[in-house]
Amino acid sequence: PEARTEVAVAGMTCASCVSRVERALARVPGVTGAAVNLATGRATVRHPAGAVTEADLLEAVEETGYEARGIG
Ligand code: 9UX
Repeated sequence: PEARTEVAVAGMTCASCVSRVERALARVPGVTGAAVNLATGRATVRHPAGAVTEADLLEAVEETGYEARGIG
């Protein structure tokens, strides 16, 4: 089944930041969609259950220069 993983992203201040993070997440193998909410600082990532690890997502975000952490 499809699953969603949310991660918190800090340091974004504009729509270009959002695009950078979304593109970085979308490039992670197994990810089928990524949407970032600038107001809440949350990224919602869609993927088949078990296809990605939270660590993969955090690493992808941090490579863009923004700070990421797991939620819950
Ligand atoms: Mo514009 Mo967002 O320089 O970092 S991309 S504020």
